[in-house]
Amino acid sequence: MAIFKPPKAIRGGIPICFPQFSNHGPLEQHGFARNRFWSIDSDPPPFPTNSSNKAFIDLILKPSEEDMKIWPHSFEFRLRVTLGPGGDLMLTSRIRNTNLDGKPFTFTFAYHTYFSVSDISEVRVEGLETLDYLDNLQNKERFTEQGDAITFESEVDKIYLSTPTKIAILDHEKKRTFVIRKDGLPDAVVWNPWDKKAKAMADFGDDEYKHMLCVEAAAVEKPITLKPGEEWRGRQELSAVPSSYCSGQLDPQRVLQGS
Ligand code: TA6
Repeated sequence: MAIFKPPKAIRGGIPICFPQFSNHGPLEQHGFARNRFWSIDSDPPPFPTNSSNKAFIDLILKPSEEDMKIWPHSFEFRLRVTLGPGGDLMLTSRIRNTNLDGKPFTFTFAYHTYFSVSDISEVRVEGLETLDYLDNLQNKERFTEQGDAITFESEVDKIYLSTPTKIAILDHEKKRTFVIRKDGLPDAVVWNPWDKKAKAMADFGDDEYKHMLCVEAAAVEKPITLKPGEEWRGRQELSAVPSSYCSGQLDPQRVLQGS
């Protein structure tokens, strides 16, 4: 039930949270980047590319005068979106401080990725077990995850800290595993609004929480600071691989350790 009309962010896909994840200070929730029209970047600075990845587009976002009023920093945010030969989706963000006043700036970031799943009760997330997390549902208090893979039976809104570069989402019913590979993004946010919050959101169907899960490669706990002229990179790669976890044909650990 996403609303495709500015100024609200479109719910779904991969909203890009910049220059802040979350909602403190004068900035809107998750920053303004996800609410702006980007331009095609026809002349991006050189990029080390994998020659087999020919299908890509370069986008750029620069702040408007209005943006500068709420976040008084000049930046160039370049985003390369690449579709790999096997259907993998790569997103590479390059953010450069172009302030002329000599001032550094600090930001937090997330690829707020919405995954489609067949039944949230049958989904497991592998790669985050035993890690520390900040629980958004308990005033961002810090806890340590116990036990095995993460499963879902109620609302979840957690920021896992210092996570591995690979995380897997196993969709038992669909026999499909999403693998997230990330670089420059130490944290991982896991969110499902469950029934009550789903009902409260105008752009979200009452039952849609059963068929989605957000797992978000992010840099939240330790904000990133760039001096003028400095650039930061954050990369996320998504692939979907067939899995038959229950029959044991594909061990999720091997998905995580593999290629
Ligand atoms: O990433 C989780 C989260 O920050 C939740 O707290 C939840 O509010 C969600 O994002 C959606 O935020 P949005 O602004 O897109 O409604």
